Amino acid sequence: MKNRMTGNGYFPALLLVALALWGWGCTTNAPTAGNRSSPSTTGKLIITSEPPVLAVTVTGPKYWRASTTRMELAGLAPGEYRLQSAPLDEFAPTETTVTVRAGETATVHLTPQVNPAWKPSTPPAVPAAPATGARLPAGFSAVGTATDPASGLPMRIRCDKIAYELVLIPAGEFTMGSPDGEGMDEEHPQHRVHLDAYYLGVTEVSNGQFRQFRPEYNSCDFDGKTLNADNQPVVEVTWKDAESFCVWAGLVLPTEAQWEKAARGGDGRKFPWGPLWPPPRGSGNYQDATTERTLVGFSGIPNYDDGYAVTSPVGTFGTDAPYGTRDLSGNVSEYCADRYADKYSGRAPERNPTGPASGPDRVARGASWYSNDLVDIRVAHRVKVAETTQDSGTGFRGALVVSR
Ligand SMILES: [Ca+2]
Ligand SMILES: [Ca+2]
Repeated sequence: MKNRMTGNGYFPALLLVALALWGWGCTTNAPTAGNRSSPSTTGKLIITSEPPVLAVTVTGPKYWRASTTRMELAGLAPGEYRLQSAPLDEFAPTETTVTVRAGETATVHLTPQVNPAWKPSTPPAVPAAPATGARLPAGFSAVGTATDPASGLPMRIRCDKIAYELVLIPAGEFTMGSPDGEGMDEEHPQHRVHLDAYYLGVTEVSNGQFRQFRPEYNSCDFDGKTLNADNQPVVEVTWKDAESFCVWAGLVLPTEAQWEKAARGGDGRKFPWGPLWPPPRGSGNYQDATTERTLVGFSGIPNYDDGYAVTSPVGTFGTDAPYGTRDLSGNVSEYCADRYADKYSGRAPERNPTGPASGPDRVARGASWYSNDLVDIRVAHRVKVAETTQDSGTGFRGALVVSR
């Protein structure tokens, strides 16, 4: 059994509480019961909301915690704490401070604050444009006119054979893996990685695209819910199927490092959307309230409903990803090119790592519509898969490296 490290029991000097969706109401302090004979040197903070808070995360070294309706933090050093909400959907960002006193309980009650300027986000319409003359392989063309200043490569391209868009991830370093004391054993050691510029598929490969390769392919269904519509991601494929498709299309599978950089960005985010848990509304397709209502024996993430019991059409979720990809986390887990190793090498900085040279298993990254556990949904999470494994929650996306 792998060890899940949450590091409970440690609080930073400045507690930053990111509270999505809600504004602030009253703040009160009251004596903390039970300390009359021996005055406490610490205080308590209780955060409540009406309607219920949907996403609360406390961030800090070796400590994080999720709550849905009420958060109670005990053992706080006396002082002033800053509470900050994140801008999300129709709710405006806001922040407030609260003073915690020794032997007292401070209470912050939250009330919703709707941002009147908010409008639902819609995927940007990307006009087709002729190739810019950059040295793309045959069969690929530029989409739009934006280019990467460093490489001169177009920011978006299309694999014409399957009408599949890819986005450029510019060259640079990022931090890969989990810090000490957090995450699973195989996510360590955390290390710096340099990647040359590369292209990554904006979406997972769909059934319709895969059937251009194998016309009779069927992703089947799950308990009567279809997984086989043209716009759903292809599933029940093996790692070898995915590799064969990529070779046929002129693509490659991304390396683990390429997948993680695209999901994590330069800010080291824990989840693809940032630090919040449960996922803010519309973050991705996971095992949710719809799955729980639709399929027997499933238990969705509390207070999360993405509207899809099984796979959703590719590109539906993940509009806040750092480089413009969709569904990197969620919908289906994705095969990567690397062979699986129990640990990262720890060499730093690594340049364009491709994993171990030998080994029987491969790696899949990202959670799926089947996932309801925050450990699995973190971007650092890794999964070992045999090359012959097939399941209803695993597919893939393509990548492309253009040498200059
Ligand atoms: Ca779902
Ligand atoms: Ca995915």
